[in-house]
Amino acid sequence: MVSQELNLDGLIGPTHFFGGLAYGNQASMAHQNQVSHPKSAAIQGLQKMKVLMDLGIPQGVLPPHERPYQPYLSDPEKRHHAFSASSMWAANAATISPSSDTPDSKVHITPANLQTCIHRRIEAPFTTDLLRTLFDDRDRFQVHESLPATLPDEGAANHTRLCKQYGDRGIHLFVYGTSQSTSEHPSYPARQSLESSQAIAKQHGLSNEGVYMQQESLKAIDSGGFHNDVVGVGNQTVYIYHEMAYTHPLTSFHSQAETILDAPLHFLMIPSETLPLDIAIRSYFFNSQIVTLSSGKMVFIVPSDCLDYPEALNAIAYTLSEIPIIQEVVYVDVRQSMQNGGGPACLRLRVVLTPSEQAAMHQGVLLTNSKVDTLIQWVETHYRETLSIKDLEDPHLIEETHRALDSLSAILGLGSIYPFQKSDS
Ligand code: SUG
Repeated sequence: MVSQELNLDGLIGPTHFFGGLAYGNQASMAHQNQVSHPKSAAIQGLQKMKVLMDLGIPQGVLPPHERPYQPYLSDPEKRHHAFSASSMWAANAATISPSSDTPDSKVHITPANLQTCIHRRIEAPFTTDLLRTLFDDRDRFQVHESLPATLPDEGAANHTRLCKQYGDRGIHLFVYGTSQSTSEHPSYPARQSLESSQAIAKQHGLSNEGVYMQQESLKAIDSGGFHNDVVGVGNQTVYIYHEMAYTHPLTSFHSQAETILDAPLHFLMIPSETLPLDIAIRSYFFNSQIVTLSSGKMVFIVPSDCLDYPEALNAIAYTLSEIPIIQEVVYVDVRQSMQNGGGPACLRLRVVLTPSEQAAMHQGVLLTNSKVDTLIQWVETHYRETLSIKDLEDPHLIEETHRALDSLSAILGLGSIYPFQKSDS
């Protein structure tokens, strides 16, 4: 058995709502105060996981964080933020380097500090504890502290690892939006800095030639590309990106990657003429997942929203014609998450593991068909059909959420992981 890429998806929590909390994220801003559908949101997420499992891709789940976040509840400015289910976007949970790329042959994990948004900066402590619980074998895994607040970091959403096979040595593309020496800043927040990405690469012990730093363009950020995974996507030898994504061409990364990986790579730039930047962001074409099947062929897992945009469909057709290793397109409906700016790629954290590493991690979060059925049943039992901003004032919502999370932690074999479970005991 060779190394595989495990996708850990954030399970969408019972308080999923549209708070308009993420400035610079077009979908979040556009859906502010609309009525959300937590039950369908969570089921859409689980069905997306099932699509990957049916393709033979290892799949796991990250439980939602406890909400409301108690320390914010008494502050009127932060009360809504306390309910955010934003931990669902697992691509922002951490940056991960597989053991084949690190000097001590351990998997290195840095939880993201998510400093930019008030509702997300509360995620890191629980994420850190959770990842330490899931990957608790110190001989195989090192879960670092997240970076200090002065180094804004949003995790794997701004990081792509290319490689021949998952277990081979890889090259790491880090994309940042700002740096200490930049004089021009986008109007919307740049959520990742060069210095943050450099600190992660250093903390993981990545070699200089195995790392490349690329700047996202101001235009891309100001058009709603708040993370790199909204304007670029890669897997193994493939990297697809928008013409306007970066300040500089990707040519030097391309040649450095070919040298390091000793393989021809398939880089594809999607021109604005085919897919204008604003439609790339509305359709979330780039927020797709590219996965490798056991046959070596790849599948493009695309948000079904792309079906609404002829330009996105043209970009998909162009991708298939230019990159023959991608042999199939599968559309997934994650519209509830999409309406908060989170597509298929945002919902998952990629973890490349050797078979023994996978066996050493906490098994309770790994999905089987029967566990997916159990989780769907769990959602059916505990989630509301709809949630409006007004409903956040309903005291029953807190009880319901705690009951749901209590039951979930048992289903996943995690014990008492939530603060409310610890204070009750
Ligand atoms: O941080 N949306 C998330 C979406 C994150 C998407 N992740 C990746 N691109 N990898 C964010 O902007 C909206 C919440 C609200 O408005 O209620 C939100 O936080």
